[in-house]
Amino acid sequence: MTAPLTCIYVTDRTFLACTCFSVRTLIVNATIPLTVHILHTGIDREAIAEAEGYLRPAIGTGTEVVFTEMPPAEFSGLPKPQSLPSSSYGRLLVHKILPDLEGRVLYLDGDTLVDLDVAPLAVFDLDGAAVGAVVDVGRILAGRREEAQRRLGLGSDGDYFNSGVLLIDWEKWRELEIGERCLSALMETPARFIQGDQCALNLMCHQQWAKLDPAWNYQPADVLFDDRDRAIFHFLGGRKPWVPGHLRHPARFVLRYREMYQSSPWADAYHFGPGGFYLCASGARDIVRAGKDVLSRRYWRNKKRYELFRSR
Ligand SMILES: [Mn+2]
Repeated sequence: MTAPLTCIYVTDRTFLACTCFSVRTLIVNATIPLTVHILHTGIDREAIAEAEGYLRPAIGTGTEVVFTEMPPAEFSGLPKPQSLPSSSYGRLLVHKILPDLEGRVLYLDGDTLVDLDVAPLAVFDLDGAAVGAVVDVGRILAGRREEAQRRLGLGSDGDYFNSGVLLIDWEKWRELEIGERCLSALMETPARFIQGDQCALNLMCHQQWAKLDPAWNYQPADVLFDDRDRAIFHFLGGRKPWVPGHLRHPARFVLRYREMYQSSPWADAYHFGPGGFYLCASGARDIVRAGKDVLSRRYWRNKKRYELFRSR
């Protein structure tokens, strides 16, 4: 019997630890059986075995976690994304790596924590759309909504979604050949897609996506203006709560990541490569000493804009 919801992550060596934290929070909070596929590239067998060992105790009856390697050849010929690893294209290759998928598919970025039961997504009415997603709040606050509308031809009503959490109607996704069309567009006119695959997805899913409640992809701006205890928290952008010195995130997340690292096989890890995780004791101490959530002034100045946007 197929589990009612298939979940997909895409990771490389740098993102392996945080991806496993996200998977763990996903499965312990779910009240339905899940099939979780972790597609990976550039990670050796021992590291995968370690990750499997970390996740095993959390896996309940009916749920399975499957690691599958994405062959490096699949990435050849693709333009190098400006600020993203090549592995981020992996979600556009899912139809090749997992040809037998069907039904509902939930794609999740590895820089998320799932403090929600995802069961409602297995039956959420997408109203004929191929994808369910949440609007990219940071882009709105930065006043770049119109820029995306112009550049991608979304029209004056067209919103730009964040692609860190995607609820996919797999048959529709295949019928519209979204993965294939995104990849060819990225190869033909890479400059048009500043945010890489996220921009390409916004173009190819234009008028083909349904808005999900912000709780399903809760972004740093949401955490600051409309704090919720339960959400899929998405630590998007270059500043991650597990990197010391990046104080944009509320201390509760910084401390939570520290705890997760400490009780994981990656506790001794110092550097996972460029842009990757490192945690030094003094950095963590400084964050604790700050004693309160450290908030970005820019976001506070944008509070009004945020409220206006959420009310429409
Ligand atoms: Mn992300």
